[in-house]
Amino acid sequence: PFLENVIGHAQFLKGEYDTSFIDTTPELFLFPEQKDRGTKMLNYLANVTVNGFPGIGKKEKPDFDSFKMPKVPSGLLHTTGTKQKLDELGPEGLAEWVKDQKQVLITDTTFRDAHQSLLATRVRTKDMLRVAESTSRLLPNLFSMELWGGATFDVAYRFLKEDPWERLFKLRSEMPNLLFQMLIRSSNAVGYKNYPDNVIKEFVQKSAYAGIDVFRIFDSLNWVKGMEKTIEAVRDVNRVAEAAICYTGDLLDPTRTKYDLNYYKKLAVELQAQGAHILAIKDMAGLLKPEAAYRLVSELKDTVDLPIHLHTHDTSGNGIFQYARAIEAGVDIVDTALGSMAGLTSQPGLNTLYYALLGNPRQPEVDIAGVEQLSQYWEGVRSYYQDFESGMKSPHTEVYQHEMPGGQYSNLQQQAKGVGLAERWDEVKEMYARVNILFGDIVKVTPSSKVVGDMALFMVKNHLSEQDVLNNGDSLDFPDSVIELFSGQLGQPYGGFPKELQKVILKGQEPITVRPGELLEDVDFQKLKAELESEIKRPATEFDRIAYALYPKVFLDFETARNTYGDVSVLDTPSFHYGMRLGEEIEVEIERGKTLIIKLISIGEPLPDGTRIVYFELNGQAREVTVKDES
Ligand code: 3PY
Ligand code: ZN
Repeated sequence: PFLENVIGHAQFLKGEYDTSFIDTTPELFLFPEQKDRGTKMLNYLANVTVNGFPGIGKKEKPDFDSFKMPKVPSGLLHTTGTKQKLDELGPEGLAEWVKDQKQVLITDTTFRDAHQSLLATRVRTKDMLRVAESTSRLLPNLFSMELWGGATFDVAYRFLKEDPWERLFKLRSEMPNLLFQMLIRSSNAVGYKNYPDNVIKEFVQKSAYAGIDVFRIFDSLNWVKGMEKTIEAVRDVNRVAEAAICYTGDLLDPTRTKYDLNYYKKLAVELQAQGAHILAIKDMAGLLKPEAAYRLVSELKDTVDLPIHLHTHDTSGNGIFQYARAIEAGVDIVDTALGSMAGLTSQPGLNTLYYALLGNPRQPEVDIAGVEQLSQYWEGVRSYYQDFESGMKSPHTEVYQHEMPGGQYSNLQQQAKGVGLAERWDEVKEMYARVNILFGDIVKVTPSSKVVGDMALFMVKNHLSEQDVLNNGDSLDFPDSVIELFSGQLGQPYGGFPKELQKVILKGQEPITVRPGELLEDVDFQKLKAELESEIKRPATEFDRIAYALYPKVFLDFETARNTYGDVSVLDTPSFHYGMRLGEEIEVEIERGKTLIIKLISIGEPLPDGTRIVYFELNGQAREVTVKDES
């Protein structure tokens, strides 16, 4: 099957391959394990039906309405888009082209930040892939699709049991005309800690190869030194380095002067000097109030010669007004999500922005009928993920107090639930704000935001005040992430760490002040590959290898799940989350043209050894599966 995969591969047929083809083409290793696939799928369905899904628990499968597919007018072919512009002009030329546009350009975040922020990052490849081609045809004028990076990478392996690289390859082939954008946390890549420099370089190279064009690069403490290597790695592969300034605090508040206009202007100048092609303002919590947006964008436009790309979260409900003011001030690109995946902790809606700018010379050129259809599709699909909704029902201006990033809100809520603090969520949010002040008022975005969240959970759970922490720190077992932050492992915060607290947390350990990457030894990828292969007992691709370098345990657990259950990404989302109802029949297309027809007949009573027998029909044949009942 391997050879069949190679000689049947589109790139091979076109002659577009070199010596790295096998190593860099993970789909070559996707062998049809014919005999096993049905049994493995039954095992998965039996297990999730009997034991429920992590984070949802055991729950009868709801009766979902089916989603509406958008209708793409026949004859509407893929036009060339920004992807071809980049090929033609290169990153610098593309940046000039952006600045020359009169309309405000749009990045669609539906496939990444929108669901990271509304649905704990749980949207599965299947639900994106189904609508990918329609999206690229109906929205050919987008600047980019943000569809990778941030939390999507580890969540794919960890919870969805699917391979994020496969997602990227598949989406790329469906959407050839649009720039693909990802979010990268500089030296923390798509993780929560600093990695060695050669891991970052390798990760950027592989991401570019797999389809990423625009890298939004940020450091969780706005520490430019921490961003240098990533910017360089992106420039080296001739992709777009979009360096981000993370916005925090309140420019308009005269009592809070730590992060003022000069702070941001200085950062912008430094990022331009580092080689940024585009400057992003990353308002990850949605704290940038409309007048502040106007001032910030105006001043940055006068300060640097780069296009400006604004990202916000609509938590307060002020998102569209923020964008309108930023657009007046000349912002070049803004991030929106499709209407049904927009608002609240997500991005403002494209549909809404379109109408807000009716009659404005900068109104984006989008086919609003197409946008509405795509929104309808997502409205249907979103209901599949109802158990991951945060429960937020209306705009929360309290975000101006707690300053929690939109992408963290539903995730921290899940974390709180996991440690038994679901009922005390309001306290957690309040403590989050207090921890920020305790930490010296820092930038809060992954991973620094996770540290603040971990500390808030720790303090609420243990009924600790700031004074308790300072007075009794010796006897407290601080979360690892807190110790890492204060020892300098995530870089240096603006203005330094509060010294007294740092001493308490580090208990005599010396903090570092250099770039953590300078102290980390490069990974020996040959050795790592050998180690990985001895674990997984199959050839590892370069994509497996880098995933293993970033997340060793998560990757191995994923591999185990794949071996046990096969490729569950082919299942429809309701069945993936809830299993099956008695008597229900589902169809699972395991590869093009090959469908399993599965019917759940009955579930046996628990046996003395704690197992149950689950009775299915698979393509008309009676089949039994034994599962352990975990209840
Ligand atoms: C991430 O790093 O995942 C973020 O979305 C930060 O805002
Ligand atoms: Zn965001």
